[in-house]
Parts: sequence; structure tokens; C-alpha cells
Amino acid sequence: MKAYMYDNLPGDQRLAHDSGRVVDVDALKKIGVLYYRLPELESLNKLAEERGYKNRDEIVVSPEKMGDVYESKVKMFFDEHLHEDEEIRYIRGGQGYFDVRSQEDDWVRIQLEKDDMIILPAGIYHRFTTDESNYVHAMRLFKEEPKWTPLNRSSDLDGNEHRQAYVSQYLT
Ligand code: KMT
Ligand code: NI
Repeated sequence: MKAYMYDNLPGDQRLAHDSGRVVDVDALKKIGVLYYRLPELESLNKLAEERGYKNRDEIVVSPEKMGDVYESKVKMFFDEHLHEDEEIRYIRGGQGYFDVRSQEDDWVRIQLEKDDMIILPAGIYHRFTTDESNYVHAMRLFKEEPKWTPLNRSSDLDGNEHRQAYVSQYLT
């Protein structure tokens, strides 16, 4: 895992866009983003048990696996959105970038690789992209009732109860 401020320069979303300004795990925690390195599946299972993640599936995001829809899917994942529940991802292979909004509403880019696990809190604005390798294999974990419909950023969403809960816990 490596996290840094996104450079906001033009260019493909899959490029590193590394500004050189590092962001540490503590700073991620302050905006409610939890990071774990879990080389043993056993530790993942323990964490899942503790946090009530009862369900899981696996996804491979790649042109080989997805065919023609790959490019459009990757663009969709990169639309800024939030969910009304946590987004939990455990990377099994390949790499990818999760971008999350900082306290100042700038993008923080989190580069993940095999054995990295990330938990994004409900209500945080974020987006995802593969990198230049165009391959990521991830486990998606969720609670009983997955509520992970992406809600795209808009002023209408400001009043959403999950957004408001996030803002009052982490941004004020
Ligand atoms: C998401 O929600 O952005 C995804 O599922 C992308 C693939 S998981 C790394
Ligand atoms: Ni999401």
C-alpha cells in the first residue's frame, strides 16, 4: 500500500498521478479509511467475523475477464460516488487505485496490491481504477444486506443521512 495526494494533472486515470506528497495510515484513519495488510487468509476471516462481514464474493477486473465492457466498467468505477454501507475490498492479485476525498476535498490516491485490505466508511466520496496493468483480482466483503449501490456525487446527496453521518463524524 502506498497513499499520496493525487496530482490532478491530465492523463489517463490508470497512470500513477503521484504528486509526491505522501499520506500515512493515520491520516487515512482520520477520514475513516481503515487499512490492513493481511498475508494470511486466517486474519482476514477473523476480521470479517469481528466486523460482521458475513458475505463475500470475488471479482476480476480485466479485459480478459470482462471483454468489451471492460473500458466502460473502468470508467464507471471512476465516477465519484458514495455508498450507504462500507466498501470492503481485499486484493488477491494485481493492483488498483482507490481515490478518496480528503478533509479538504482533495483526492488521496491509495495504491493497493495483493494482501492489502481497505475499508471505506459509508458516506465517503470515492472512486476506483485499475492501473496500467489492467488487472485486479479482489474479494468484496459485505454485511447481510449489501447496500452498495453507487450514488453519484451531487448537491442532492448532501441531505442523505449516511452522507450527513459521515460528515459529522469525520469532517466537522
Ligand atoms: C468497486 O466497487 O469500485 C469495485 O468493485 C471495483 C473492483 S474491486 C477492486
Ligand atoms: Ni464504491
